[in-house]
Amino acid sequence: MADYGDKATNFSEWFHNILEVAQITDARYPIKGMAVWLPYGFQIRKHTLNIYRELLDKDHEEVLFPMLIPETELAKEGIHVKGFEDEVYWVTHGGPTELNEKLALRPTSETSMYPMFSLWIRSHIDLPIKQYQVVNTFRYETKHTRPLIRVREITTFAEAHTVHSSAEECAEQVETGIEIYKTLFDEMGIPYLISKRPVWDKFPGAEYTMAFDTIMPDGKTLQIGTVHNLGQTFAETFDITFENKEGEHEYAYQTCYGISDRVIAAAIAAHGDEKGLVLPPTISPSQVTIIPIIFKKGAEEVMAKCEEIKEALESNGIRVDMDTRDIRPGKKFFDWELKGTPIRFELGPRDLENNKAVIGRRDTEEKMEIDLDEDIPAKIIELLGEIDSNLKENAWKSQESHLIEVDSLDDVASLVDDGKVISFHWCGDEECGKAIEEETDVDVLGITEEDIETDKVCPHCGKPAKHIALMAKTY
Ligand code: 5CA
Ligand code: ZN
Repeated sequence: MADYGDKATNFSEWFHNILEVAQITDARYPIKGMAVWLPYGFQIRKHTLNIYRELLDKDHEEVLFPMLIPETELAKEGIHVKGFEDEVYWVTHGGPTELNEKLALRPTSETSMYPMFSLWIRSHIDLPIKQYQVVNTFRYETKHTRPLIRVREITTFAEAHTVHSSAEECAEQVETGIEIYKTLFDEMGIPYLISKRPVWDKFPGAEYTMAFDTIMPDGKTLQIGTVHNLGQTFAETFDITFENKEGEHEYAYQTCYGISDRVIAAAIAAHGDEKGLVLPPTISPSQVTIIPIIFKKGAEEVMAKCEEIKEALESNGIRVDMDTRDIRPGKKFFDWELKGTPIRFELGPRDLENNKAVIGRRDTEEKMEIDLDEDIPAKIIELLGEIDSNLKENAWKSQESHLIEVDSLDDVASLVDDGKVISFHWCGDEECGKAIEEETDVDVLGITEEDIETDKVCPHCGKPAKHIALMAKTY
């Protein structure tokens, strides 16, 4: 059997191997932090984006802004630019000619979109605006790059930007953004923790940042999405004002929320195993792979039946692939296991004689017989549903197994080494949090429960605890 490495003890090795052998991306592109999406990976990405777009299209409009941002616009919002300046790629020349003004490759799109919002918004009747775009963004990351997880060209940056006429509506939109991401991650069976980032780790320019993290198989967390309340900061900088119902001019209120290629990495990490990918039906390029078992005798009949079943499944909205390659069935089984197809459907001449076929589940590795007179599409749809919930349940269980509550921070280092993510009662003070990070070399990830009633004290400084917070090693 192939050895891709152990997912839990050496996640990095496993992940790199799987991306390569399952043909998701090719990391050999000659620029660090930039990889090629291969056809199979691209299809997974496409189905992921289909779910995303379906969710956003309900009440957002899709747009597409230019990739280049003039230096003057990027530099306008002081705190924001300070957060990104070390990561910006610059275009300085057009052919041999040095440009009058440097142009940034967008690291994110606030400073590209908001000058236009300023032109578009005049009155409260122009609001709210809810737009999104799926683009590539560029960040000259200095931390260790990893395919899909920390890239320098984020190829699947799906960002939403909203503008509102009141602080209340803006805060509500943050909750809506969180709900949208919950649904997206639920559909992909990705478990998550939601927390409010500590002030020193919020998005540059935001009032506060709500983040989704998933616990990777090794116990390190990965931020897979963020929802930011931008308040009026950017509106003041980019002069986004509207005339309210009373006829006064006011600065608008804004949110933005984004996800990236990391979402796909998280799905691969959550469900994959030692045999390769295990894809949730929602994003799997094919949901059923039909494998005709062909011998000389009866080949035509087997193929005809397989075609008939394929058509029946497809007309029920199921994505089907048929592997007609002239290779041993064993090799086909191996390949589709690696590619993570949820259901394998085998049919050979002897099966056909007995009027049955064999169905194999990728998640549980169960094999079962099905009568060809049964309602096959109905049976498959039912199975896909079971696979979906089974994958999700196992992924959540696995995440739970990493979580531990503590009353003292003495053992943080060894717990984290054991793959734990720590939950503790915290005072919430910036100084205390930074000291904790400094002393333990573990990050205060965020606050999961804010302003709770408790008699507990902060295990670090002894002051009354106000929140429940998480600590983790992060990707
Ligand atoms: N403008 C806001 C909302 S779109 C923004 O840029 N937020 S962000 O900086 O938090 O990025 C959004 C999400 O992109 C993050 O939550 C994270 O999941 C993902 N992300 C950030 N940097 C990278 C990177 N270098 N590689 C892959 N994904 C990344
Ligand atoms: Zn404290």
